[in-house]
Amino acid sequence: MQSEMFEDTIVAVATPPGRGGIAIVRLSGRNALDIALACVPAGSRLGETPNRAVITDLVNPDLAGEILDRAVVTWFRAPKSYTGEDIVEFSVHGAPVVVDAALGVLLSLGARPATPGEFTLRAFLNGRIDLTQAEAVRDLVNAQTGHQARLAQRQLRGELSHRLQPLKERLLSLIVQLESTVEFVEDDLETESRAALVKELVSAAADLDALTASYRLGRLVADGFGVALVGRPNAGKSSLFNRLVRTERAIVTAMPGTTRDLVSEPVELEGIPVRLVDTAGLREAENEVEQIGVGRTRTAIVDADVVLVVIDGSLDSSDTVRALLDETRHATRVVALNKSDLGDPDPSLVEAIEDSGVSPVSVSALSGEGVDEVRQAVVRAIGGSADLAPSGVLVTNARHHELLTRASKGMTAASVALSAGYSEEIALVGLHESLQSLGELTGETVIEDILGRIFATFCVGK
Ligand SMILES: Nc1nc2c(ncn2[C@@H]2O[C@H](COP(=O)(O)OP(=O)(O)OP(=O)(O)O)[C@@H](O)[C@H]2O)c(=O)[nH]1
Ligand SMILES: [Mg+2]
Repeated sequence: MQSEMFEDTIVAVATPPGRGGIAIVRLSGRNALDIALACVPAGSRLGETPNRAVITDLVNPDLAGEILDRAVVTWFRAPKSYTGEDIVEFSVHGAPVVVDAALGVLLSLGARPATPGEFTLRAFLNGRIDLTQAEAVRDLVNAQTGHQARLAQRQLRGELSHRLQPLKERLLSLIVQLESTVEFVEDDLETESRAALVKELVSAAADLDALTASYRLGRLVADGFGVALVGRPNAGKSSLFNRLVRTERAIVTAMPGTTRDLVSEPVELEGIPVRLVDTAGLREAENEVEQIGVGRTRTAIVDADVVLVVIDGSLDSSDTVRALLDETRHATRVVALNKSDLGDPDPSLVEAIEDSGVSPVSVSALSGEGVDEVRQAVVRAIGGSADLAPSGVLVTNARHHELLTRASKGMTAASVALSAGYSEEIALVGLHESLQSLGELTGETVIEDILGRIFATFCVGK
């Protein structure tokens, strides 16, 4: 599909603001090449061959051809470009004044500043990519961990849409079958064919549900989760925290009650972004500062997705441990039995922990032994594994989750209607709802309003 849709040519700086070796200014639209040609000297090779970088001066046509910069300029000819339109990319020297001057010239020649995500919006509207791929572009640009980037790249290659394609076709053929019964057959569907349809719908809905269920993990990969280290003073929470964040972020001393306030640090555990929170040790506070600190620890326990209970295996009594485990009983927990370098803990301690249904991970924050095991236990506790969806599709986006759920509900409603002996028309309502939802997911059927909301979350220049 070649775009005749957009009258205007858009321009934006695609690289981040500030100073850099190179900055890229992008033009896209039907006049992109003409505008670009107006700011390079006659005789430049720009416009001869698409997809080829040309080194050329960039001039200001208004100021008697004042040279702005020497740039590498590439023209991508429609429709084989990112947006499906003519694109010209200028790689200029990354000085803000140079970038501003180049942008100013392109604007004066008739380009308009692009809105956030507008290049990708055009790519979508021109049929170059579907909506899930457009969203993947945004997620990739926003990725903070390697794992998020890899998932976004997989979605960008169309993994989710490919996964849904056979389902959509099945659904469509079921709709056709039912519609033709409604149109052409005097009698209702025969019982056997009804049963066959129901069976097929149930299996399709189950397929969708499996995909929907992956969102629990997908959301964690996308949004991250919170882990609070909690324990008695001096148990070694801050020492373990520092090990996990791989820097001496929190203060460690031999004095109980060292940590007073919450100390928070982002880390990546097995590809999942995690906010790790160190807390003040839980005990009867000795003064007002400590009392406030202990209050914050209690809040952190409630806020955390996982509580990492740190126990001093050389010192804590089984009563202390039981009290601690009781205090954190509502949380998803991992129990670290710290200071393993000081010898084996008392068996009554291990027993007290196991009584609460958790097996402790032995660790020494001092030597580093067992720290990897603690990391793995935390990832396991949130339902992840070292191997997060290596091949299966992971739903990471709330919009996708919502639409998949709706699609599955539509199918289920249809199969219930069919097996209860209702008319085909009633079953068709559910099936159309289901198809509509899957279409919205990839953007085949989409409402302007939704597009506006999705693309508003992009950066300018993408
Ligand atoms: N032998 C040994 N000592 C440790 C270990 N982990 C921590 N320590 C020591 O225990 C003391 C307390 O460590 P911190 O990490 O400050 O303990 P904390 O739980 O943060 O203590 P508060 O902030 O007071 O609640 C320090 O002297 C640490 O060096 C360990 O694995 N083995
Ligand atoms: Mg501490």
